Amino acid sequence: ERPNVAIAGVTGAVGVELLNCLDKRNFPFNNLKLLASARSAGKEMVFQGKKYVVEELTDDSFEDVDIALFSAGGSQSKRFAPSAVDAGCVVIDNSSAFRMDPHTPLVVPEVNPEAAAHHNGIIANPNCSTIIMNVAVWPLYKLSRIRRIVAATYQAASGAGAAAMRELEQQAVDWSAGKELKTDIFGRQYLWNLFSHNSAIDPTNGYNEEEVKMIRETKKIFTDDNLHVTATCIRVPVLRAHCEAINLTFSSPVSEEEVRAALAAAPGVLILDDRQHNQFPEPLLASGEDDVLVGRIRPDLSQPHGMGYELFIAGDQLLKGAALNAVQIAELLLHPHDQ
Ligand code: 11C
Repeated sequence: ERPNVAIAGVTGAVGVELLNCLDKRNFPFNNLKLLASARSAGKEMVFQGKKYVVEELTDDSFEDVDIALFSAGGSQSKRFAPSAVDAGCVVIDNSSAFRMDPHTPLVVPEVNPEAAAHHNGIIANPNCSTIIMNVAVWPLYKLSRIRRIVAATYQAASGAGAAAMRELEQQAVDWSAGKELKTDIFGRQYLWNLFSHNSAIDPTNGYNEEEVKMIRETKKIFTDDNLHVTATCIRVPVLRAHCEAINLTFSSPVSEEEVRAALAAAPGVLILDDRQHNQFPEPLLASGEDDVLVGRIRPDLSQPHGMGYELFIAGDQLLKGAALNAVQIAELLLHPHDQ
């Protein structure tokens, strides 16, 4: 039987992409409920030719809802996900609220689809930088256990929401017109600039929250506490796809042919690695695409032969980094026996 589906936070950048993914993947549903904060309630949205009125997200929103896709921010998830679970609904939560809860599965369907079955009403969607990295690294981890990952991110405006995307666009318009730039979201010029990720920095160890998420979430998804991960997260003036430079250390040597063959066969990965024409992953090439683009594939010359590799990847932050991954998790719920 087709589930009744709700989207909480439907008017946000990810919310809109959740609708697009449900449509594109022809996700089967009976009823669809669009939920958002009181500010957006009453707004009309069209989905598959039908008009819907956005309703206010409340404790009573989840009567008769089977699957709720939450993308309304961590505080809204903490506030309303328990009511949804009490109403018998399975929540797929895009926020960081429950990701590290030991009783909540954290799922990248290309990596650990089996984990989705062990939920207590909530399944967490990982951080976008984590998802994109995990899709590219997991097929290599299966060749030989990876001991260490060093990542540097180049993160788009979309990760900070629709308002950040609008501010970047507006800065381009205002800069062209010779006007003063509005800097409400990040408090600085974003156009022609880049800066350390805007999440809070731990004053003791100097890591920001985004970096800590990439570290902790990857260990949980790979179920490997001995995996050493470190990251430097940077915001770049790109609209919607994140890039990452990734350095890997294997526990035993792997040939470049094996690395390439594993990536070529990996679900959700598209190799773009044309040295002759300098065609490698770029945010504009990844935008609107489901796959994570992987290129600059090469042995790390600083490590013993076959022990280390370098990659450069790009993935659409709003799709695989958020909405698409959440809808794929919902598909796992529909077909639990495929795992
Ligand atoms: C960014 N990844 O690009 C962040 C936003 O943990 O879901 C999403 C934060 C999260 O800024």
